[in-house]
Amino acid sequence: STLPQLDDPHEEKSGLINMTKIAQGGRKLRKNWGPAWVVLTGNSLVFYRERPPQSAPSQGWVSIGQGEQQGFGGYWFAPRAPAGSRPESSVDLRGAALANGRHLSSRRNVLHIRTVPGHEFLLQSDEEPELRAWHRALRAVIERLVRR
Ligand code: I3S
Repeated sequence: STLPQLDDPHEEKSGLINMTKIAQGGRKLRKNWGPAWVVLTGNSLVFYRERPPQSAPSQGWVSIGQGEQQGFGGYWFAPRAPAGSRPESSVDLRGAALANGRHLSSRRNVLHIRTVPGHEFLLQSDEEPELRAWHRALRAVIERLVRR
């Protein structure tokens, strides 16, 4: 799915960071490092090719349909986003694992994320505090999801 899980869509952190996918559904992929605009929400990590224009939360929310099939009698809402800012991909962070990625790359400050369905990503920044901030924020979200 290209849409994040929508029951907890509030933004925890976002920013431009170097990223490569290294596995999809357990299958290894060839690295393709590049900058991505990454948004961490309450339960998903969402990747954009670039920063979506005017993505400020003040733009509000838009209904994207009813949730009855999922046993939820309400409506799903997604952040209102202008055309052309669809995410490239997103992953559910429930049960995801985080590790230092130093054994997977020659780059410095690399974080390795592996999701339950076996999608794996590396995040990298030349700025160590920036990578640490991502690590902390991701760890907090993943721990909170375990307790829910
Ligand atoms: O883990 P690898 O395969 O050594 O990763 C490097 C390669 O993907 C390389 O591209 P090709 O070998 O496909 O041409 C990339 O240019 C490197 O950046 C990859 O390694 P780093 O250490 O940068 O993650």
